Amino acid sequence: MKKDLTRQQYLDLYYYMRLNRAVEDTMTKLFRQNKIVGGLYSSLGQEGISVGTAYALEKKDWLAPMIRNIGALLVKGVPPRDIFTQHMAKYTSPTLGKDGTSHFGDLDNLHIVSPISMLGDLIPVMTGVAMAGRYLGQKIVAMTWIGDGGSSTGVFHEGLNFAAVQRAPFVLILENNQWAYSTPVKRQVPIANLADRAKAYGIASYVVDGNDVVAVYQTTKEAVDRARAGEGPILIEAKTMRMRGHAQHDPAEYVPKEMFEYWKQRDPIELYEKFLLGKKLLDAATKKELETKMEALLAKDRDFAEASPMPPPELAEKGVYCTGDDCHKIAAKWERNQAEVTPPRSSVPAVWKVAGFGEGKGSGGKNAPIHFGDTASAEALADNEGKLAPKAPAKIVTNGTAKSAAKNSRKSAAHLSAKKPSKVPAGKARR
Ligand SMILES: Cc1ncc(C[n+]2csc(CCOP(=O)(O)OP(=O)(O)O)c2C)c(N)n1
Ligand SMILES: [Mg+2]
Repeated sequence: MKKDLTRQQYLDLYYYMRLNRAVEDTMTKLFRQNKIVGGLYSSLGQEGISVGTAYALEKKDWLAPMIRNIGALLVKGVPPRDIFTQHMAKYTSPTLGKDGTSHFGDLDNLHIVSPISMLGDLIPVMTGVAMAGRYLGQKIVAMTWIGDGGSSTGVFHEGLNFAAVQRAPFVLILENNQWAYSTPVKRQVPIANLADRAKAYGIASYVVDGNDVVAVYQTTKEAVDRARAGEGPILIEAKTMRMRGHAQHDPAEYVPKEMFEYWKQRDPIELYEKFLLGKKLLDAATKKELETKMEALLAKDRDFAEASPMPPPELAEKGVYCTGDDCHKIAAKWERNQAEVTPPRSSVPAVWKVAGFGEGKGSGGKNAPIHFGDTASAEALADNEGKLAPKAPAKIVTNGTAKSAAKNSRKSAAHLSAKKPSKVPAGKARR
């Protein structure tokens, strides 16, 4: 039984959807003024998904957005100012102008993992976040989003399978917006519901109307509660439509006009507004109040972003390599002895010899690096560690002839590193 929302919750969903659209409208204008650095993606018509799903999370939960999830960032508490400065590559942005779009995170406060451009890679990453939360006894849920196109990557399947066997408290939102660049979903997947992919991993799934924000919220809330209770990962397919091209550069002329017309009638904000007015949850005065608040916030944050400086050129070489004080602070907190969780070193030194390899003039000396096939160094290493002396490999191929290990073991490893090349029959190439 889906729980009803309070009036405040209904109004929150409305506010964030409106804010999501208004932030993106503002950025479209900035893009046309050539003030956006890099690409600009639109979530027009998909606001109900970003907002409804993120709203189902608790403050302590974690999310990782993809390109059409600005709404989720706003719900999580990212101010429009960070989104504007980030897209304009300003020095005041979360990445100090080093990166664009939504490529920033906040691990300390808001629990946002930065996006990864390689579609699907966030699935195993967020599975890891979910598992880490469980190890630490935090009862958190991790969430990320994927598109219909992204759901055909190998890592989607590997990641979801991994999440399933680990029973990770992880919720994956699959935004089926009918297109991946210019490829319609029917051309890349021969199934009607992408949620059916969950069956392959033995996990629960839902299909929801992505343009109905209340349905999205209620479905996600149920999924988040189930994942938190230990039922394992859950896949939600939200059906919707990408109402613009892939990004600003793409006029989407390959999309049939009737398709746009059909979905225009199903605009999630217009539908929701009608619903709220009909239920008397929203009236003209409340709407005006909310719009005034939103416009003031956007104007202030946009002005701040426009007035902000670009990063100083010297910054380009800072934070690239870890050089001491400016290193990142992430360090493993070993709950178990480090040696216990580190794989043992091999007791078999590499003694395979490739003639002439690793015998360069610079390869001698106590501190010389150990090369592949460098028998003397390998022996020294083994001795130093009190381990085994190098053994003859099981099989050696010389001039195309396989010799048995027994035969070779009579000859020492030194034979393998003989300085003089053995005789090569005329006309035969030496291997
Ligand atoms: C592994 C991988 N392959 C290709 C790309 C290039 N790429 C970026 S977005 C995109 C289309 C994604 O379509 P979909 O997953 O349906 O998401 P949508 O753009 O519709 O939101 C592609 C092919 C990528 N980023 N990562
Ligand atoms: Mg798509």
